[in-house]
Amino acid sequence: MGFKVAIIGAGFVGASAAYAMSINNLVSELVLIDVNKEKAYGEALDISHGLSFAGNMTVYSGDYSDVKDCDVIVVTAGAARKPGETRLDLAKKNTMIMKSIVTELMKHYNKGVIVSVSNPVDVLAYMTQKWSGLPANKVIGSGTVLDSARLRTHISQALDVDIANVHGYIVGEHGDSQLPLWSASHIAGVPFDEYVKISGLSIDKDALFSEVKAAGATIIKNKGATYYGIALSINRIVESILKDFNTIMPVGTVLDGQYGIKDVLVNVPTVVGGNGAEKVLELNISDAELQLLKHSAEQVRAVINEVKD
Ligand code: 6V0
Repeated sequence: MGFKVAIIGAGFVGASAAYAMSINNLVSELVLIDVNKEKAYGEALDISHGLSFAGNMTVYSGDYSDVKDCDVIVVTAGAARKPGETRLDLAKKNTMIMKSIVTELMKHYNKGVIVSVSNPVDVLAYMTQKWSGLPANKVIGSGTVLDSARLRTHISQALDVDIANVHGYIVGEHGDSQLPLWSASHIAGVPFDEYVKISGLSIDKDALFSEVKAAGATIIKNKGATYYGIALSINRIVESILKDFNTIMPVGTVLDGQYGIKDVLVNVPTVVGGNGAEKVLELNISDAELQLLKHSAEQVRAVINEVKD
């Protein structure tokens, strides 16, 4: 018996994640659900036409009843920001959309981990956990997995070293108040600063982080939307859950006192496995990083307080 995954929202991100999962032959059954049924049908049909090259699996478009028996449910549905609309306007609009989606999906939910991706992801993943009534570990926000992947790419290029040797985290909000955890970043086990020193290179860490933080906006400015990076991030999160890998990734779950943060969702290195967020790691980060992390959590909480109810 293989795995069954549902993706709610067959737009750029949902369809790209489905494509990534098909290429990786990750699941035996993949269902796309979208309010735009034609779009979901077209994407599923298109992806299914590659299966002779990717391997056997069933890809189809369906409705909320197909959420039953899913091992993972990925939510990528939502509206994009319109000209003149503020981030808060969008947060309110997507909160309404998400509430209707979670209400529908919970009518059929019987097992599985919910992976929330739609923005503002930290706020919507928090609300999803509350609305669903599921335990905190069963609702994960994709959070700063994408930001950390971007950081690894940029470090690898700056140091001209195999990306597989590069470990680095961006934590906090998937948004403006995020921060890099330089204290936990290393190259093949060598602390980042030490590696830079022995390599004889000079790296402006602030400039590197600024470039990473602006990467989403840079991509949107150039091509209108971001979806390949997030698609592979989703693929990796889903794989870690399905195969019970216990991969350490900076996903978001509602915290319960870790780092002195409670009842808000913020992204920190977390063991991701069969039960979703298996364990939130409390790393020994610097005082400055801890203060920034707490500040970031308060930024998320402020938006939650604005949009809830
Ligand atoms: P898109 O291409 O507009 O796709 C959104 C899809 O959602 C469309 O197909 C809609 O029809 C569908 N949809 C809207 N309302 C509903 C509903 N009520 N039920 C079911 N489906 C619905 O957007 P795109 O795919 O580019 O982005 C999707 C979301 O992902 C947005 O909120 C983005 O901001 C967010 N991203 C999050 C990232 C992250 O790192 N967390 C990264 C990139 C994008």
